[in-house]
Amino acid sequence: MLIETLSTFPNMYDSVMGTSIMKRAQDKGALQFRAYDLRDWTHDRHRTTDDDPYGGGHGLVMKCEPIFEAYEAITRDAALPKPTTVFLSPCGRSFDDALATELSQSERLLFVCGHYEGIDERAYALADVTVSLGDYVLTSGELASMVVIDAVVRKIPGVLGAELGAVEESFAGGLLEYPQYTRPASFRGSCVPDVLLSGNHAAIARWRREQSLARTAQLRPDLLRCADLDEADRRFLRNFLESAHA
Ligand code: 6GU
Repeated sequence: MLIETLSTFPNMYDSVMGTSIMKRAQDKGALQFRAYDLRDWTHDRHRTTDDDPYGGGHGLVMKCEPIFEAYEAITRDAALPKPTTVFLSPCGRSFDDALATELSQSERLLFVCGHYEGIDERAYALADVTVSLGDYVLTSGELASMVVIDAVVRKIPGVLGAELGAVEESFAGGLLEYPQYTRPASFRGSCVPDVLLSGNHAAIARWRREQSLARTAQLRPDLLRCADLDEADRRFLRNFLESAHA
């Protein structure tokens, strides 16, 4: 996959994209990453990318001309597929596992990131999708894009390998993850649940499933509506909710 970003602080990507799994994905050839500097498509001495809002008000608005010029230059190479172009904004579609999966199926993603302020509405004509991380405001679209990039890249086949474990299966099934433990079995008087030390794999699988169900019912009951549940799951949840209300 080719991932490109267009923003005014391209060096913000250095540490995240140069470390750990994101770095290894590039070393393996599963990912190519390029961060473009929007200022390279300005024409004035100050390399201006923003300006006062029409109609007045506080703050500045990112100009549309450098964004269009950059987009045209970045997408000019006919040998490459046209990118899926992702804008980052609190006004976008809420980011979730389903959207991460959709984006991970594109051969080429281009993230367009604003800073502090909004982007001239006309630039959104270039967007295939606008993504929001949630109902709060970040100063940097770069930071938001890195969250999306991380969630997408870990889904590229071969990037996680053996680490692709319970977390992924858990969310794909629409439930929260069960609790995990590693050595020591007893720490400051707090013990690992006996079932995990039992060697009984069927009992462990059942315990984990029930922990996921119970946690989801307690912390994120909204997820249960879309979760992939069988008859045993529903029976467990009925009993769990009855004893919780007793
Ligand atoms: Cl995608 N961008 C910014 N700047 N703030 C956000 C966001 C995105 N999602 C939530 N807050």
